[in-house]
Amino acid sequence: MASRLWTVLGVGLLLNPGLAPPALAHTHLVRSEPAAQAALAAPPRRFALYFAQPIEGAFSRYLLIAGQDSRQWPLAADQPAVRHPVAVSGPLPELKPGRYVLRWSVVSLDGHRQEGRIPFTVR
Ligand SMILES: [Cu+2]
Repeated sequence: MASRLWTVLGVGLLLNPGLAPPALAHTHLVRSEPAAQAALAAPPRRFALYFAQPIEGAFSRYLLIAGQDSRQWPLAADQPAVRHPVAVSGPLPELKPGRYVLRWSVVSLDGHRQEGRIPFTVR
């Protein structure tokens, strides 16, 4: 009887993913600092990424790429206060005027890797 109940619940979850716990949903980027396409009058000192769902901080990677010479800086996010943060932030290197792309790659709690790029300009 109990096993039949679990089967019914399991099928229900398969047919209606909306019933799955929110913590297992696949994340996406909600906003960032700098914002995508921002043209900044002063070089930003830090970056921050805000996600819709918690991420696996340990498997997440951030890379800054300069537009002029493709120089790359792997970025280290600050140690998050919780194991599965919804936001990460960290210091940026000293940036001269120019174009940059911040590439991010994070893993949702459902195991799916999400990636994106945030182009911005320092004037
Ligand atoms: Cu997913």
